[in-house]
Amino acid sequence: MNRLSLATMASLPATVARPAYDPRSISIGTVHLGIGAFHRAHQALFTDGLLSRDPRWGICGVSLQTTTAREQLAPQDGLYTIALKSAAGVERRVVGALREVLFAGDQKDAVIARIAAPGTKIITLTVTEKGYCHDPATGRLNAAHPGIAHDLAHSGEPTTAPGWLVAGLRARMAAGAGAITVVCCDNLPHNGRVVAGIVGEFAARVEAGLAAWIAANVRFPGTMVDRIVPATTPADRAAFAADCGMTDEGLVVAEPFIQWVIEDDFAGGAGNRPRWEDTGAQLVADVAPFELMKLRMLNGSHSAMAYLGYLAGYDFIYQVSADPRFQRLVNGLWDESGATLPPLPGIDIGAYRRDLLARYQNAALPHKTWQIAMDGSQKLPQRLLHPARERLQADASIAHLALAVAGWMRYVGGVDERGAAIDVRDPLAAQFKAICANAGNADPDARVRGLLALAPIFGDDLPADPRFVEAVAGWHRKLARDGVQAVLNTHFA
Ligand code: CS2
Repeated sequence: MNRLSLATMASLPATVARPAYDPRSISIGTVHLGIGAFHRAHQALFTDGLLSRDPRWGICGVSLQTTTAREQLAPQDGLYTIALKSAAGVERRVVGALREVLFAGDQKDAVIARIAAPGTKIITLTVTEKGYCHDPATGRLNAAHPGIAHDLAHSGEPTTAPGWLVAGLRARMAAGAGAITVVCCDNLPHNGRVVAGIVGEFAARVEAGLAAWIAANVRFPGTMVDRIVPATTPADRAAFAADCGMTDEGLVVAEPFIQWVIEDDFAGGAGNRPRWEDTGAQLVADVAPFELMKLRMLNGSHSAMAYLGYLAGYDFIYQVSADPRFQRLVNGLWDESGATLPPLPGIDIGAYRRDLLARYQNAALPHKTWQIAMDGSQKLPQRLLHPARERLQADASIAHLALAVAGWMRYVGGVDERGAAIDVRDPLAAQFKAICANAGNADPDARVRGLLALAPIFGDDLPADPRFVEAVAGWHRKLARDGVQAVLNTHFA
């Protein structure tokens, strides 16, 4: 069977949409770090839609950690298909925006040269929360992170996203290639500001003049990104081959919904960026209300459903969100978190909540609870803990937020309720294991105390607030003693 490429694309079924431009005529104006499924299903599409009018913005996609994306995409001339799945069926479209695919591990000079090229005006990133090597509780660079320690000691041999950004910007300064904009597309709170802080701190440790150049020449607009993009499965690839008569190793699957809100703060102004507003992005003066809403409502409920749903025996979010007990729980969580949000310009929060529930229930797009459960140490602060803090300041109830945190504590113990091992993926997984082993099972509060002492997650305020500690410990006792099904039946039936 053929594989998707420039040479084979013409023989796809007519139902598959193709680029409205010749990919060979596109130049590179964007460097993207982290070309996983999310970028391919989100930012790359916003760019793809405008290339026929403005061919300056082709993307050089860079993987920092593995050669997988290059193996998937380079033999396909950077082409891949996105399949949008819902009860209405599947809609497929080939994306041509990815014009070059590099693996930083063995193409270092090419990556640096791209960032330093005068034609490059934008660097976008999706490296996941942990990729920024920061302290999740404070948002500051974690200089003790082994990758950061390495990159600071060998600034010419970067391995981390902050290391690559700083090395690339340093080369750009030396080349006199001019101002540039760094667009973080990860689910961090105040992501533009946080990444500006991380890069600034790193750069200052490398070269004082560099930090000043960055401050004067690099903009870091904040963004809110939203689209549910589960990991592509072998079954997804097989369905593509069966329907389309060729293979696509770069295939991504996603829901139809898509949203991108971007702070209108670009180096050189609107002429120096893709007109993403023409393909559906919202360019706004202040992204914070959108970002807080999305992190606390969508991602917060996602994490709650992931931990408690996994423990309840559910593999997928569409199953969890069809359970009326979980719907009550999520609604309670939304009441708590929703009350912490600033005024939302033009947004009907009731409709937003209904739409979220419908998106979760998309059974055509199974999204694993286990996938969302990953990296909780990096996710809990912005999704559950910041809203809990604000609720406590207002002396308001945190019952549902605390239940989600207690669910996370059961999950990171690494053993499910039937005694089977859980594959806990988290940069702090080894610490969780040691804390839970040390705490034992005789006294459930011992685990709570041990985990709450992790300052990068909980800071030093929450563990010192008896209201927070008791709310979490109370649920944790019940979950440990009775199990999640009993807790759901008692409190949410
Ligand atoms: C999810 C997100 O994996 C997770 O943690 O909560 O990837 C979520 O699907 C996206 O942020 C939706 O935009």
